[in-house]
Amino acid sequence: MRNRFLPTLATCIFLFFGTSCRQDEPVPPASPSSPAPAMLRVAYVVDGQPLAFDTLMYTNEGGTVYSVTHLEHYLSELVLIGSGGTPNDTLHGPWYVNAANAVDLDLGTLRAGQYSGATMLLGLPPALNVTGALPNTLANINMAWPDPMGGGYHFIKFEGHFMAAEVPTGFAMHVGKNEFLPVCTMLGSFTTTGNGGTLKLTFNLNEVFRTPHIYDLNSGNYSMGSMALMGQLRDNCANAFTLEYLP
Ligand SMILES: [Cu+2]
Repeated sequence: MRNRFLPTLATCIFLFFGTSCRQDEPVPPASPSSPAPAMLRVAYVVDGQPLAFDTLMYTNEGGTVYSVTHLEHYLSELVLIGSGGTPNDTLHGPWYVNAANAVDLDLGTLRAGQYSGATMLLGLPPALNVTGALPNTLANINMAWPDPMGGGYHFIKFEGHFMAAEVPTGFAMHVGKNEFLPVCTMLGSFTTTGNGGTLKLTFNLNEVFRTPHIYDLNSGNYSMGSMALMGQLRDNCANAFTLEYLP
């Protein structure tokens, strides 16, 4: 009788403490089912060649040989255009990118869906294009648009040298002001998985000089302050990006 009772008691004690101990434990995180963050990557090319800085090796649509010494810009309001029942998904940003040290940017969770393309601002929405609207980081301070010219921020600074009558000459394609904000359209369908992945934007710098205006660096190597030149650059930048999703 003793021999049969003791193991039963021991089992009861074990179950009691075992159960109560288990109840005190925090619920372990369900790591396999937590979605990984998606990333945003910006790649820079000149008609398919990866961008290399400081070398007079590119030729634009106007036939001018040029180099790139400096390239920084903002991106914002990336709208993924839903298809097949998926609603649009807007990723607001803004994101500051310096092409010389572009890193992948964390987008957080990107939901699963089917998309037919995207639109994006190469710059900042009007609500943020106000002096002091962005945090006072060194990058943002360096992107400031002068208050006497309306304030806010440069949307893009694209600088380099070009051959003007066989003489290397500097150029600075600076664009700012709300009326010259490029709205970029990226066509092409893609499907996001809802778990990680990378939205890869590719910026083709030759498009800045190509369509709909063949931009001649010889007739305007410093765009800032020229409504006509900034208008051309705004229009040309509208189709300068392509987008793909890498699962
Ligand atoms: Cu400027």
